[in-house]
Amino acid sequence: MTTTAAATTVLGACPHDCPDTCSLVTTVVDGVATKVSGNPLHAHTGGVLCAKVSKYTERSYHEDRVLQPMKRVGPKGSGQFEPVSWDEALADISARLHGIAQADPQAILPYSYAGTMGLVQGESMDRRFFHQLGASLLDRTICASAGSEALLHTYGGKLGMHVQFFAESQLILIWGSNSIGSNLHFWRYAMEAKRNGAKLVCIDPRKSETADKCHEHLQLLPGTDAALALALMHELISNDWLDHDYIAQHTLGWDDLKARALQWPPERAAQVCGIDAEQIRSLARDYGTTTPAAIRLNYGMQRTRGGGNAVRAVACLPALTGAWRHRAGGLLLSSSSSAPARRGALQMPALLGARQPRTVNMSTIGDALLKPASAEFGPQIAALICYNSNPVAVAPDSAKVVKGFAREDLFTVVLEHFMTDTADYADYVLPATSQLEHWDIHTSYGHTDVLLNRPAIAPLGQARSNAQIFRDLAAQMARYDSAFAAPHFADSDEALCRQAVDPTRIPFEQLLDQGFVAQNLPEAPFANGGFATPSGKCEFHSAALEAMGINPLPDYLPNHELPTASHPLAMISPPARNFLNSTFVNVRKLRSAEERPMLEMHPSDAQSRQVADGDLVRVFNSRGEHVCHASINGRARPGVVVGLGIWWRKDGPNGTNVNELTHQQLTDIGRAPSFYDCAVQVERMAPAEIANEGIAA
Ligand SMILES: Nc1nc2c(c(=O)[nH]1)N[C@H]1C(S)=C(S)[C@@H](COP(=O)(O)OP(=O)(O)OC[C@H]3O[C@@H](n4cnc5c(=O)[nH]c(N)nc54)[C@H](O)[C@@H]3O)O[C@H]1N2
Ligand SMILES: Nc1nc2c(c(=O)[nH]1)N[C@H]1C(S)=C(S)[C@@H](COP(=O)(O)OP(=O)(O)OC[C@H]3O[C@@H](n4cnc5c(=O)[nH]c(N)nc54)[C@H](O)[C@@H]3O)O[C@H]1N2
Ligand code: SF4
Ligand SMILES: [Mo]
Repeated sequence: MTTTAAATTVLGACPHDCPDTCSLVTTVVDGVATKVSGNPLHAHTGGVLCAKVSKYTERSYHEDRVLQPMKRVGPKGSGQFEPVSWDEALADISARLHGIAQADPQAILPYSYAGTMGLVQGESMDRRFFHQLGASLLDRTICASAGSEALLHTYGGKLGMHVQFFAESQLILIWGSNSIGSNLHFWRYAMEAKRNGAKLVCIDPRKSETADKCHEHLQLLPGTDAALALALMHELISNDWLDHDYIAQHTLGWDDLKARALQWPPERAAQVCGIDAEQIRSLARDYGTTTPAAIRLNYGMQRTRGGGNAVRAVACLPALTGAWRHRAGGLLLSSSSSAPARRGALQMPALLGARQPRTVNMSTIGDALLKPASAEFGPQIAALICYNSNPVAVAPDSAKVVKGFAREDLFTVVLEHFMTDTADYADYVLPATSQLEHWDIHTSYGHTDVLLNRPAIAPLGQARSNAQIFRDLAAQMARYDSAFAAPHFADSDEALCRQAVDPTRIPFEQLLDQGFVAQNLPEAPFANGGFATPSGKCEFHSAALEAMGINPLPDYLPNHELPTASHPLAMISPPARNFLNSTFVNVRKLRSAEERPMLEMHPSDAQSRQVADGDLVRVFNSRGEHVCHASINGRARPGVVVGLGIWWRKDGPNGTNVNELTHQQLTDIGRAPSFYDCAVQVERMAPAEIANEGIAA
């Protein structure tokens, strides 16, 4: 922390679910944060922030911030609340939870995700509280579990290249990622490589901002990546662009994988992927003959039925060519398994004792909230405590999610900054601090540094940090159960920060001084094999998957929803550049940059439906209907429409967003949602219909 007469600067960390985990410098004048900028001393941040977080003071001081506890007074979902005191809210909530827990604590479900990625505000006191209570556990699958588990069964964990070495690569495959929008600081390294002569290839069904800047773009159909990867293997084998020594020493299951790949000549994959066989051959030639060659794989390509298999197929490629031998070769999806977080110490699962609560999958929250009690499911969900997430907007199959949240007999508490779609359905909304107002500690999934976030300003209004709210709830619960009076329910946020990382690897004093600490890790993680799998090899064949009844060899699995006569278009809904999931949707400058909910269409699909650019369209399938404006901007391919997300439902012309159309079917590996595996039809709305439905055109 440095101080001048006029201003103080405070070091922090960006809390958002973004691989970049930037180091922040907040300028504070008279207790007011006036500016948030990128720390120039942190190499991965390089002094620059994305457009979203550059507007951070606007978000934190937003006139719509919830700054006092609110209690529902109208029907569920109406958004009618009145202020209550913290004392009244905490006493009532703890009494309600105690009553439910007396019958069966598993009827209480905590629901949280990565609104903040902080170890303290995301997964510390909250988990202690729910473990002590014996509440249901949450299977946190909404984003990354297909890819994560696929990597686990191939490399042994979320391990991969160091992001900075992409700058030295000669060929970069950007696979299922709109890096300019969602991984900006990786893109800086890719640009450096480009200036040094590297070739950049984008593999994406959408002509994204990133595709615009790459040398090649393979605009394949959603959910067909495994077919493409198998055809690349076919070509590597046919042309003998293989590292036989690496394969023999460091891989498992080569004969089987080879046999499978030889069934995938480029012509076969071209048919499945909807691209030219020549593009596949050319990519295979580049990949087989360029050193070092690197793959930036991202989560965008694992949100279809075969997403896990697709990640496994792609993850095999660098072991076939021996690309791992070079620090600028290999693959990066996530490096978070190398983070030195001490989750056990923070979350204290031992507080469960002998109890083994059920686990509820967050991705099928719609179904879960509507399930009655049964021997198989256990008790009906009676209480939901929701924080760091906005499930009513982001979970698939909204109609069911909304129906579940609207249950009058469901007791819902939401910890939030704003009156989101989810907060609208709460019985209590509790005001949470923002990153400028609390302590936290952060690891990253895009680099391997650890960052500390110090509070720059005092909590606004009556806001309290998540950890504080769970400390307060624990203190109330101690009236009923003395176990909640244990000292670990009194640890302060700063104390939790100190418990969060291994001090022998990350000295806390250094974090206090610099705001970040880099870990000392090998430059090329698998240059000499050493995979973290049971066999120690890169597992083309996974016995662990086989034991779960899953195909042990990567394969292509067609989407759950292939186009039909009634729903002939595939819809994907990747993030809009100026939003972060459903966060920032209410920040004026960012919202105006995204204009309004839109559906990108190819001119041929638009013409055959008499849709012109800007027309209001109805996008529908058997689950529901979403109204938005057509955008014929050259980014969609024929047969695929793109609804950039994630708008709040209440901002949609008919009160819905893209998740009105998505479904709750899960991926092959990892029990994750298949958001980008969704068939729809589109119709232009006639002026009379628009008037009838009361939609402002
Ligand atoms: N600006 C911004 N940044 C973000 C986010 C955000 O909402 N906004 N979200 C954050 C979060 S939570 C995450 S998980 C990451 C997500 O970031 P990534 O994992 O990099 O995913 P996206 O940027 O969403 O990129 C998805 C890209 O994949 C493409 N895609 C869709 N289906 C397929 C497919 O079947 N195959 C292939 N090859 N590509 C496909 C989409 O068209 C899109 O361009 O980004 C994080 N960063
Ligand atoms: N159709 C479609 N749906 C998707 C996706 C998609 O690509 N397409 N992407 C999916 C993915 S990858 C993800 S990760 C999920 C993301 O879904 P969520 O994790 O729900 O992310 P957000 O929508 O950003 O909501 C986070 C909320 O947390 C709040 N928050 C932030 N910090 C704090 C804090 O310190 N305390 C408290 N109490 N609250 C805080 C924010 O105000 C915000 O409302 O959405 C998924 N849904
Ligand atoms: S959202 Fe990502 S790019 Fe933007 S400041 Fe945060 S970590 Fe950096
Ligand atoms: Mo995500």
